[in-house]
Amino acid sequence: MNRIALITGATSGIGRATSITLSENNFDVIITGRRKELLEDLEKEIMAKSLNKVYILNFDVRNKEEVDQAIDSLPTEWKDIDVLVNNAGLAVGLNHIDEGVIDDWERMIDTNVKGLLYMSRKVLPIMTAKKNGHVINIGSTAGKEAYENGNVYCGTKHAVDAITKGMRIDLLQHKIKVTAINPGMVETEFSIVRFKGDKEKADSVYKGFTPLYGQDIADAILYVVTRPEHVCINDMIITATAQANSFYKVAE
Ligand code: NDP
Ligand code: 8X3
Repeated sequence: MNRIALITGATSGIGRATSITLSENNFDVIITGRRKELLEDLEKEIMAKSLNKVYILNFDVRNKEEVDQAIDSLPTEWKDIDVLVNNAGLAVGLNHIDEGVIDDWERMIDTNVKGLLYMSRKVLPIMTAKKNGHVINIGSTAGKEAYENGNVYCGTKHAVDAITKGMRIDLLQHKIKVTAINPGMVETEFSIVRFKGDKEKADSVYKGFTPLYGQDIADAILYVVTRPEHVCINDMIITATAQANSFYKVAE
């Protein structure tokens, strides 16, 4: 029988690639995000590629009521979630802290930290009840070290790092696996969002070296969710070969 995976932020980048990859590997997938038409496009693509099932939930992870309603609305056959991929997230702005934009900070904290918590709080009781499940939190190299202008984004990803560690301890007694995947630079819509639609600026982030792609992270997620019952991958840091950490990158 297929397992059920719920992926937040499935409309783009890492979440989109993960949804397709899991659906090609014996998962029925619940794909979620705010942009409904992109979820519908993805649903069509998945259905064309795989025999496995797909279900759309269209909501904003920052809104606790929407999160609760979305999960409550799942038909019985979709309720038994086995894998939660907390992927929805973003960076907005790149400023020194004294010039930071409060609204940017709130968007990052509300999405990357509070959204992840709302999702986890709603889905975890499903897993604790059956003493089985796996949570994958998408952190970042930005959650391992801070970099200039990254201040609040790095803070949210450090929070994801700490929350992941705490989750693993608290959920140990329930036999729930908790994994953090911490990517370096992945070419997705991430920089377009960070630079508020400035495509030229976003493209320049990935010039001169080969970055990671969403598929590289999807492959890692597939690996961690297909380990044997007794194996839990706790923490993975994945960078492009041209990148050592948040600071060091070489031109090719
Ligand atoms: P994308 O911008 O391509 O994708 C982000 C996804 O998050 C979209 O599907 C978006 O969907 C969703 N999302 C954003 N805000 C919300 C919200 N409020 N409610 C629901 N969904 C939301 O970026 P990536 O794929 O790169 O990012 C995915 C994760 O990976 C993020 O957590 C990011 O921090 C992390 N990461 C990214 C790295 C990179 O270099 N790209 C490196 C390290 C980590 P929609 O807009 O439709 O709601
Ligand atoms: C995204 C990677 O280096 O832009 O988390 O912070 S970075």
